[in-house]
Amino acid sequence: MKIGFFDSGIGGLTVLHQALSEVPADEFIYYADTDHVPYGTKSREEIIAYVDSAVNFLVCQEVAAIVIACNTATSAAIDTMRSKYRIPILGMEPAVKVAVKNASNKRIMIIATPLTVREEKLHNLLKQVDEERKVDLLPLPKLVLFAEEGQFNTEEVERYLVEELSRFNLDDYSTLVLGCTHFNYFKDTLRKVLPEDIVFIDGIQGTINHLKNVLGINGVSKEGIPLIQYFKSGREVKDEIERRNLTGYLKRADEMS
Ligand code: DGN
Repeated sequence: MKIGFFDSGIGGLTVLHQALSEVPADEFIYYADTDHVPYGTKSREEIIAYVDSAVNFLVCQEVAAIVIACNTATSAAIDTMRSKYRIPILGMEPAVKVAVKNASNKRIMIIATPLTVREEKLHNLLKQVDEERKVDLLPLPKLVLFAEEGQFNTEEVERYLVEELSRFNLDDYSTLVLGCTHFNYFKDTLRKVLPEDIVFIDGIQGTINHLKNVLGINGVSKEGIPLIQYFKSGREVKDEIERRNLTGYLKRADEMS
Protein backbone atom coordinates (compact mmCIF):
# COMPACT_ATOMS: atom_id res chain seq x y z
CA MET A 1 0.00 0.00 0.00
CA LYS A 2 1.19 3.49 -0.96
CA ILE A 3 0.10 6.70 0.82
CA GLY A 4 0.59 10.27 -0.34
CA PHE A 5 1.41 13.17 1.97
CA PHE A 6 1.29 16.75 0.86
CA ASP A 7 2.28 20.15 2.23
CA SER A 8 3.55 23.42 0.78
CA GLY A 9 6.94 22.65 2.32
CA ILE A 10 8.48 20.77 5.23
CA GLY A 11 5.59 21.13 7.72
CA GLY A 12 3.84 17.94 6.63
CA LEU A 13 6.95 15.92 7.51
CA THR A 14 5.83 16.24 11.15
CA VAL A 15 2.69 14.31 10.14
CA LEU A 16 4.56 11.81 7.98
CA HIS A 17 6.85 11.19 10.95
CA GLN A 18 3.88 10.08 13.05
CA ALA A 19 2.51 7.93 10.21
CA LEU A 20 5.84 6.12 9.91
CA SER A 21 5.45 4.73 13.40
CA GLU A 22 1.74 3.89 13.17
CA VAL A 23 0.73 3.17 9.58
CA PRO A 24 2.10 -0.05 8.09
CA ALA A 25 2.30 1.07 4.45
CA ASP A 26 5.01 -0.23 2.07
CA GLU A 27 5.53 3.14 0.53
CA PHE A 28 5.00 6.83 1.31
CA ILE A 29 5.20 9.67 -1.15
CA TYR A 30 5.92 13.10 0.30
CA TYR A 31 5.07 16.00 -1.99
CA ALA A 32 6.23 19.50 -0.99
CA ASP A 33 5.00 22.34 -3.18
CA THR A 34 8.19 24.32 -2.67
CA ASP A 35 7.62 26.41 -5.81
CA HIS A 36 4.66 28.07 -4.08
CA VAL A 37 5.44 28.05 -0.35
CA PRO A 38 4.18 29.87 1.73
CA TYR A 39 0.46 29.25 1.18
CA GLY A 40 -0.74 31.14 4.27
CA THR A 41 -0.59 34.56 2.64
CA LYS A 42 -2.09 33.51 -0.74
CA SER A 43 -5.70 33.63 -1.91
CA ARG A 44 -8.09 30.72 -1.55
CA GLU A 45 -8.34 30.35 -5.36
CA GLU A 46 -4.56 30.19 -5.79
CA ILE A 47 -4.27 27.56 -3.08
CA ILE A 48 -7.06 25.43 -4.58
CA ALA A 49 -5.19 25.42 -7.92
CA TYR A 50 -1.87 24.40 -6.27
CA VAL A 51 -3.48 21.68 -4.16
CA ASP A 52 -5.35 20.36 -7.17
CA SER A 53 -2.15 19.92 -9.10
CA ALA A 54 -0.47 18.11 -6.16
CA VAL A 55 -3.47 15.85 -5.54
CA ASN A 56 -3.70 15.04 -9.24
CA PHE A 57 0.00 14.13 -9.22
CA LEU A 58 -0.45 11.83 -6.21
CA VAL A 59 -3.55 10.19 -7.70
CA CYS A 60 -1.47 9.41 -10.83
CA GLN A 61 1.08 7.68 -8.55
CA GLU A 62 -1.77 5.34 -7.52
CA VAL A 63 -1.74 6.12 -3.82
CA ALA A 64 -4.48 4.50 -1.70
CA ALA A 65 -5.13 7.72 0.25
CA ILE A 66 -3.85 11.28 0.45
CA VAL A 67 -3.14 13.26 3.60
CA ILE A 68 -3.17 17.00 3.07
CA ALA A 69 -0.71 17.57 5.90
CA CYS A 70 -1.29 21.31 5.94
CA ASN A 71 -4.00 23.19 7.82
CA THR A 72 -3.94 26.04 5.31
CA ALA A 73 -4.44 23.82 2.25
CA THR A 74 -7.12 21.85 4.09
CA SER A 75 -9.03 25.02 5.03
CA ALA A 76 -8.99 26.33 1.48
CA ALA A 77 -9.22 23.25 -0.70
CA ILE A 78 -10.30 19.99 0.91
CA ASP A 79 -13.99 20.23 0.01
CA THR A 80 -13.15 20.88 -3.64
CA MET A 81 -10.64 17.98 -3.69
CA ARG A 82 -13.10 15.56 -2.09
CA SER A 83 -15.75 16.36 -4.64
CA LYS A 84 -13.29 16.01 -7.53
CA TYR A 85 -11.34 12.84 -6.64
CA ARG A 86 -12.62 9.44 -5.58
CA ILE A 87 -9.85 8.27 -3.25
CA PRO A 88 -9.89 9.11 0.49
CA ILE A 89 -8.48 12.60 1.08
CA LEU A 90 -7.76 13.50 4.69
CA GLY A 91 -6.79 16.87 6.06
CA MET A 92 -5.61 18.71 9.14
CA GLU A 93 -7.57 20.94 11.47
CA PRO A 94 -6.50 22.86 14.55
CA ALA A 95 -7.24 20.53 17.49
CA VAL A 96 -9.74 22.92 19.05
CA LYS A 97 -12.10 20.22 20.30
CA VAL A 98 -9.33 18.40 22.16
CA ALA A 99 -8.09 21.70 23.58
CA VAL A 100 -11.53 22.78 24.82
CA LYS A 101 -12.11 19.36 26.37
CA ASN A 102 -8.81 19.41 28.25
CA ALA A 103 -8.46 23.07 29.11
CA SER A 104 -9.21 24.47 32.53
CA ASN A 105 -11.15 27.72 32.85
CA LYS A 106 -8.21 29.57 31.43
CA ARG A 107 -8.01 30.73 27.83
CA ILE A 108 -6.87 28.85 24.73
CA MET A 109 -4.69 30.38 22.04
CA ILE A 110 -4.67 29.04 18.47
CA ILE A 111 -1.65 29.90 16.35
CA ALA A 112 -1.88 29.29 12.59
CA THR A 113 -1.34 30.94 9.22
CA PRO A 114 -3.40 34.04 8.26
CA LEU A 115 -5.51 31.98 5.84
CA THR A 116 -6.37 29.30 8.42
CA VAL A 117 -7.26 32.03 10.92
CA ARG A 118 -9.65 33.79 8.57
CA GLU A 119 -11.22 30.78 6.78
CA GLU A 120 -14.76 29.65 7.52
CA LYS A 121 -13.62 26.13 8.43
CA LEU A 122 -11.98 27.26 11.69
CA HIS A 123 -14.80 29.68 12.52
CA ASN A 124 -17.38 26.91 12.09
CA LEU A 125 -15.32 24.73 14.41
CA LEU A 126 -15.17 27.53 16.97
CA LYS A 127 -18.93 28.03 16.83
CA GLN A 128 -19.34 24.42 17.95
CA VAL A 129 -17.00 24.63 20.92
CA ASP A 130 -16.39 28.18 22.01
CA GLU A 131 -19.64 29.09 23.78
CA GLU A 132 -17.82 31.10 26.40
CA ARG A 133 -15.52 32.86 23.95
CA LYS A 134 -12.36 31.74 25.60
CA VAL A 135 -10.39 31.06 22.43
CA ASP A 136 -8.06 33.62 20.84
CA LEU A 137 -6.51 33.41 17.37
CA LEU A 138 -3.02 34.54 16.45
CA PRO A 139 -1.65 34.35 12.90
CA LEU A 140 2.11 33.77 12.79
CA PRO A 141 3.01 33.82 9.06
CA LYS A 142 6.73 34.31 9.60
CA LEU A 143 7.16 30.96 11.33
CA VAL A 144 6.58 29.16 8.02
CA LEU A 145 9.33 31.21 6.38
CA PHE A 146 11.72 30.64 9.30
CA ALA A 147 11.06 26.88 9.13
CA GLU A 148 11.70 26.77 5.38
CA GLU A 149 15.01 28.59 6.01
CA GLY A 150 15.89 26.03 8.70
CA GLN A 151 15.77 28.70 11.45
CA PHE A 152 14.22 27.40 14.66
CA ASN A 153 16.01 28.39 17.84
CA THR A 154 17.52 31.66 16.70
CA GLU A 155 17.27 35.04 18.41
CA GLU A 156 15.30 36.34 15.43
CA VAL A 157 12.62 33.66 15.89
CA GLU A 158 12.49 34.35 19.62
CA ARG A 159 12.19 38.10 19.08
CA TYR A 160 9.36 37.59 16.57
CA LEU A 161 7.42 35.37 18.97
CA VAL A 162 7.94 37.68 21.95
CA GLU A 163 6.71 40.63 19.92
CA GLU A 164 3.64 38.85 18.53
CA LEU A 165 2.70 37.51 21.96
CA SER A 166 3.25 40.81 23.75
CA ARG A 167 -0.36 41.97 23.35
CA PHE A 168 -1.68 38.99 25.32
CA ASN A 169 -1.64 38.44 29.04
CA LEU A 170 0.01 35.03 28.82
CA ASP A 171 -0.86 34.04 32.38
CA ASP A 172 -4.52 33.88 31.26
CA TYR A 173 -3.78 30.87 29.02
CA SER A 174 -3.68 27.16 29.78
CA THR A 175 -3.38 25.80 26.23
CA LEU A 176 -1.66 26.59 22.95
CA VAL A 177 -3.05 24.93 19.82
CA LEU A 178 -0.47 24.51 17.05
CA GLY A 179 -2.71 25.04 14.01
CA CYS A 180 -0.01 24.75 11.36
CA THR A 181 2.15 21.72 10.72
CA HIS A 182 5.26 23.89 10.36
CA PHE A 183 4.85 25.13 13.93
CA ASN A 184 5.69 21.82 15.58
CA TYR A 185 9.36 22.48 14.84
CA PHE A 186 9.27 25.52 17.13
CA LYS A 187 8.16 23.82 20.34
CA ASP A 188 11.53 24.57 22.03
CA THR A 189 11.38 28.28 21.28
CA LEU A 190 7.68 28.52 22.15
CA ARG A 191 8.45 26.81 25.45
CA LYS A 192 11.07 29.44 26.15
CA VAL A 193 8.78 32.43 25.60
CA LEU A 194 5.56 31.10 27.17
CA PRO A 195 4.70 30.36 30.82
CA GLU A 196 5.89 26.83 31.58
CA ASP A 197 2.49 25.36 32.47
CA ILE A 198 0.92 26.06 29.06
CA VAL A 199 0.04 22.77 27.34
CA PHE A 200 0.75 22.39 23.60
CA ILE A 201 -1.80 20.53 21.46
CA ASP A 202 -1.64 19.73 17.76
CA GLY A 203 -3.89 17.90 15.30
CA ILE A 204 -1.36 15.31 14.12
CA GLN A 205 -2.59 12.34 16.15
CA GLY A 206 -6.21 13.09 15.19
CA THR A 207 -5.33 12.94 11.49
CA ILE A 208 -3.30 9.74 11.87
CA ASN A 209 -6.16 8.08 13.79
CA HIS A 210 -8.52 9.12 11.02
CA LEU A 211 -6.15 7.70 8.39
CA LYS A 212 -5.93 4.38 10.24
CA ASN A 213 -9.73 4.21 10.44
CA VAL A 214 -10.12 4.92 6.76
CA LEU A 215 -7.55 2.26 5.87
CA GLY A 216 -8.94 -0.25 8.39
CA ILE A 217 -5.66 -0.50 10.32
CA ASN A 218 -5.87 -1.73 13.91
CA GLY A 219 -2.36 -2.49 15.06
CA VAL A 220 1.13 -1.85 13.80
CA SER A 221 2.22 -5.10 12.24
CA LYS A 222 4.34 -4.08 9.29
CA GLU A 223 7.89 -5.31 9.25
CA GLY A 224 10.72 -3.70 7.38
CA ILE A 225 11.39 -0.10 6.46
CA PRO A 226 8.94 1.58 4.08
CA LEU A 227 10.17 3.32 0.99
CA ILE A 228 9.83 7.11 1.08
CA GLN A 229 9.88 9.02 -2.17
CA TYR A 230 10.14 12.80 -2.02
CA PHE A 231 8.89 15.20 -4.65
CA LYS A 232 9.21 18.98 -4.81
CA SER A 233 6.40 20.51 -6.89
CA GLY A 234 6.30 17.39 -9.11
CA ARG A 235 10.07 16.85 -9.44
CA GLU A 236 11.50 13.81 -7.71
CA VAL A 237 14.21 14.60 -5.16
CA LYS A 238 17.05 12.33 -6.18
CA ASP A 239 20.00 14.35 -4.96
CA GLU A 240 21.42 12.66 -1.86
CA ILE A 241 22.11 15.93 0.03
CA GLU A 242 18.60 17.20 -0.62
CA ARG A 243 17.13 13.88 0.53
CA ARG A 244 19.25 13.92 3.66
CA ASN A 245 18.05 17.44 4.38
CA LEU A 246 14.40 16.29 4.24
CA THR A 247 15.16 13.24 6.37
CA GLY A 248 16.78 15.64 8.85
CA TYR A 249 13.39 17.32 9.33
CA LEU A 250 11.83 13.93 10.09
CA LYS A 251 14.49 13.56 12.76
CA ARG A 252 13.74 17.01 14.11
CA ALA A 253 10.03 16.12 14.20
CA ASP A 254 11.01 13.07 16.23
CA GLU A 255 12.92 15.20 18.73
CA MET A 256 9.96 17.58 19.05
CA SER A 257 7.35 14.86 19.59
N1 DGN B 1 2.07 23.77 6.95
C1 DGN B 1 0.99 24.64 6.55
C2 DGN B 1 -0.16 24.59 7.57
O1 DGN B 1 -0.28 23.62 8.32
O2 DGN B 1 -0.96 25.49 7.56
C3 DGN B 1 1.39 26.07 6.31
C4 DGN B 1 2.07 26.16 5.02
C5 DGN B 1 2.17 27.49 4.35
O3 DGN B 1 2.63 27.47 3.26
N2 DGN B 1 1.80 28.57 4.89
